[in-house]
Amino acid sequence: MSLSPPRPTGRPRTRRRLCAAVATAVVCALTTGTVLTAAGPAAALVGTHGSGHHDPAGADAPAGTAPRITDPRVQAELRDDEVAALGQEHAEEHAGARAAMRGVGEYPQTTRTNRLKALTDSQATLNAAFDPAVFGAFKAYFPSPDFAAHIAMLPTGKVLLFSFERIETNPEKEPAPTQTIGKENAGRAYLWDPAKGSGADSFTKVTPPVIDMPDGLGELRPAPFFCAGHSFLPNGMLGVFGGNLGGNGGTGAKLSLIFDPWTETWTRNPDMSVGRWYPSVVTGADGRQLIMSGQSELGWGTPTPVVERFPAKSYPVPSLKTDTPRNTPVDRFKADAPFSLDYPHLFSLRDGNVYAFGRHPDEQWVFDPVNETRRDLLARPDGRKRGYGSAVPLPGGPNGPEATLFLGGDRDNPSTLRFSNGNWTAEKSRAFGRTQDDTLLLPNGTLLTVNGAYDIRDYGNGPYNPNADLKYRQTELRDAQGNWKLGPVQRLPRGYHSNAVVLPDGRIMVTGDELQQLANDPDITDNMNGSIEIYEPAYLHQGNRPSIDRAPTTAVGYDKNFLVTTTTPGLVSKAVLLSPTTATHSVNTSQRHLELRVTSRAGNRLELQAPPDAKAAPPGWYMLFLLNDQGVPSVAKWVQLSSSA
Ligand SMILES: [Cu+2]
Repeated sequence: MSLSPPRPTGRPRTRRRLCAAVATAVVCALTTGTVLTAAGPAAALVGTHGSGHHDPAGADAPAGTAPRITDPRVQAELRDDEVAALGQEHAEEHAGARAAMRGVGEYPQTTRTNRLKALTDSQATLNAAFDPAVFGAFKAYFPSPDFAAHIAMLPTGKVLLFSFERIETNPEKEPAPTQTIGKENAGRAYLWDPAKGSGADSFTKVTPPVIDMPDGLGELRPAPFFCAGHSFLPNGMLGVFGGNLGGNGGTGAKLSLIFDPWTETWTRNPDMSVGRWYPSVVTGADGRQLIMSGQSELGWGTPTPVVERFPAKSYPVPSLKTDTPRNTPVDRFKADAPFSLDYPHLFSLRDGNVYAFGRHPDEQWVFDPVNETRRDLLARPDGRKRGYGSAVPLPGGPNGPEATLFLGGDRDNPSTLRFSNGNWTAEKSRAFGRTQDDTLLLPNGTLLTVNGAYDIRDYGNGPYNPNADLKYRQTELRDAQGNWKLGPVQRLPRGYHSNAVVLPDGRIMVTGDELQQLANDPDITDNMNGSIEIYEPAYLHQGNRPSIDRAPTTAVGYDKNFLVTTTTPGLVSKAVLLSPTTATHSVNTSQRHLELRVTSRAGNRLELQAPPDAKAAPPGWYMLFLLNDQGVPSVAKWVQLSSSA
C-alpha cells in the first residue's frame, strides 16, 4: 500500500502550515528536544522540511524558488491535482517531501530474514550468560497479526491488541497513517488467547465499528482509534477515547468507544466535545474515567486543556458484565488540565485523588475528583522535558499506592525520581537513559523494564534506521530494595509503540513497535504483521509454585473478608492483588499492586481481607496471586472488587 499524503482541501490556510503538515508525515508523534529528519538521501531534496516538527507553523519551511526537479523519484511523486491547486513550485515541494518519506527504495525480504536471524543468534549468545533463576529468561517468540501499538490484558485472560492498517512495509518510512486522510486511516484489533497457544488460530479479529470520520471525504473505515487513550471500567470493559482524524502532524478524533471483553464486541458512544490525539485516561475511585490532554481536532500543537469524564456524572457506572454503556456521553470536568505536552502520566492514588504528572517538568498537578478542582504539585526537579517513558505507582501495602516512580523518557539521563508525600526524591539510577520503555510491576513487587529506544523511531543510529544500538534490547530489573540490574535481552529492539503486560500465569508478554516488526518480518506478504515474545521472570525458575484453587466468583466488597483455597498451604505466605493493565506509548495508568492482609488460615483455607475502600483500589477486576516466602507467585485467579458487593 502506498503512503497517502495529506490531501489539500480547498485553499491551504497558509502555505507554510500545509508544508509543515507534509513534513511532519515522517513522524507519528512528536517528542521533546528531538530533531527528526526524513530518511534517506532524498531528504536533501526537501531542505529542512523534515526537521523542526515541533513547530506546526513550519517556521523553518523552505522559502523562495525551489530547484527544478531532476530526480525521477520526485518527478514520479508530482501530482496534477496539487499542481492545479497549489502551483508548480509548491507541488514540487510536496512531491519532494513524499519522495523523502518513501525512503531509499525497496526493503527486501532477504534483509528482513537476515536481520531476524542475526537478532535471534545474538540474543541466544548474550542470554547464555544469564541464569534464569536469577534473571529470568526469554522463551517464546511467535508471529502476531497486529502491531499492538495499544494493549489491554482483559479479565477473560485474553489480550486485546490494536493499532492501524499499515501504509508502508518499508521500515525506513513511516508505517502509520497519522498523516493519511480518508479510508486508509483505519484501525484494527485482535484478541490473543494464550490458552490456545501461539499459533495463528490463537488470534481472533475484533474489528472496531466501521464509521465515517468528519474529514470531509465520507469514506467508511474501521474506526481509526490508534493514538487514543484507555483504561478499564469497573465491569472489565475498556473505554477508549480519541484517535487519529488524520493530517496536520497528529489531529485528534473525538471517538468514544467501549470494548466489551465478555461479548468481544465494540460499542461506539457519543463523541467527546474535543478531538484527542495522544490523550491519557485513568479510572478513579468512583469508577469513572477522567480523560486528559491530547492534540485537538485542529492538529498538532493544539493540546486540549479540557478534562472530560466517562460516563457523565448523571449516568450509572457500569459494574456488571451486562452493563454495556450505550448512548452514554462524557461530561466536562470542572477543572482544566492545561498540559503543553501530550500523554501525561495519570494515577489514582491512595488518597483518592488523581495525580497528573506531565512530561513538562512544571506541569505536575493533583485533581480532586469529588470537588473537581486542580492543585499544583512541586515541579519535577530534573527540570527537563521528558519524551515518552515509563512511570509506575509503587506497591504501598493493603491501603494502596501512595508513591510513584518515574523512570524513562530521558534518553540522556538514567536517573529515576520518586514522588511521595508531595516531594520528589532521587532513587537509584538505571544503567542508561532510554525512552519508549515499559516498566511493569510484577506480582512479587519488583519492577521489570523492557523495550526502549533513543527516541521516536530512533534506535541510536538515526531516525528510521532499524539497526539498533542493541543495548536497548536489554531488560532491567529492580528489586524490592530499589536496586537495578541489567537482565537478559529481548529478541527485537522495540521502541516507539512498544508494549508489555503481565499475564495471569505470571509470564510477561512483550510486543509492539511496527517499525521493528516490519523490519524483521519473516514473511512480509502474509497477514502476520507483528510478533510477540514471552519472558519468564526469575520466579518461574525457582521451584514449585503455590496454587490457588478457589477464589470468589462473585464480586468482593471493600474491607470484607473472603476465602480462598490452596492445595499448597505450606507454600503460601502472601496474597497480592495486581491489576491487569492497558497501555500505549509508555503510559500505563492502570498498574497497581496491593498486598492483602491474611486474616486467618486453617488447612487449605485462607481468609483474606479486601482493600479498605475504592481509594485504595478502584472498583474493577484484579488478578489475585498467592506467593511463597521467596515471592514465587501462583497462577492468578480473577477477582472483582465492587462498591456495591
Ligand atoms: Cu503514536
